[in-house]
Amino acid sequence: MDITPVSNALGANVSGVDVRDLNDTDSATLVDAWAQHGVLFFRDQDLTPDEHLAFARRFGGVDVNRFFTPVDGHPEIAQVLKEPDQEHNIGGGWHTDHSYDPAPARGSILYAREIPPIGGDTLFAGMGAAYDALSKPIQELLRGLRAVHSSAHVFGAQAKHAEATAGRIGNPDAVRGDVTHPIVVAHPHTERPLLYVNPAFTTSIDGLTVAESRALLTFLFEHGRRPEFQIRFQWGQGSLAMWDNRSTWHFALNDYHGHRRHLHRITVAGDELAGAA
Ligand SMILES: O=C(O)CCC(=O)C(=O)O
Ligand SMILES: [Fe+2]
Repeated sequence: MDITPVSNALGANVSGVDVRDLNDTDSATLVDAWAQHGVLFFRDQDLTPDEHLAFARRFGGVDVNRFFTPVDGHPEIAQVLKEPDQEHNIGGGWHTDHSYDPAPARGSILYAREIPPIGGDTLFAGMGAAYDALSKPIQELLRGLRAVHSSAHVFGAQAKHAEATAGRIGNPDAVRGDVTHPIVVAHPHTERPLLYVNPAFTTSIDGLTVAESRALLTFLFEHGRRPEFQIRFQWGQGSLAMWDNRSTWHFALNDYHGHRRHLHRITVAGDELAGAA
């Protein structure tokens, strides 16, 4: 198995491996590589839903998403689908999955079944590199703060795109109360400090005025998506990407209208997040 980094900020390609066929040493290597690189990419994997689940379970329990329509017969797998006649895609803005939960999902493992001939890439951004690039005074300020994360405006009954994603995203009654997390969390495996706010689900900063909160979040959202913290993954059928939801953001591009794009996602359960020291 070869693990080759794709940028200084995040990401690595993993080759020479069939993920159906891992021993415990391979699994341990992947656990470390996942924590270190934030997102791992595999190509040309041939997985049934059950094999996808077996791979995911090597990294923890499954955290079933409450809003995504599941794959038929596989309630633990979320369907990530855009049909040729649909306009809106899923995940078409910078976000990290499940930050609105008290114990956010550790990561997501997305497997490509059908990919448009061109387009439909996914962008990823590294929140360890984003944190490192902040000045010391701002790092210090952020380390003392917690931010509020919410799912209501994205998945609730009044959500802006509820109609456009009907049939794919639903269950608005599963929206729960807002939660807070430290703005700078320690990666549970590496202890690396990570900037843990995201444009989709982070709505305010605890204890600040509305104006202060808006200004600081606007800055952090701009900062987090600077090009040097980003990579871009071009999918093929059989590609598999596994990202760490604590240390990365992602953004599914919606530039393939008229074509079908179909993936299966399994979300791996995580723990409550502690602030960086
Ligand atoms: O379709 C993609 O590339 C990513 C969609 C997304 O945000 C997700 O599956 O969590
Ligand atoms: Fe996502």
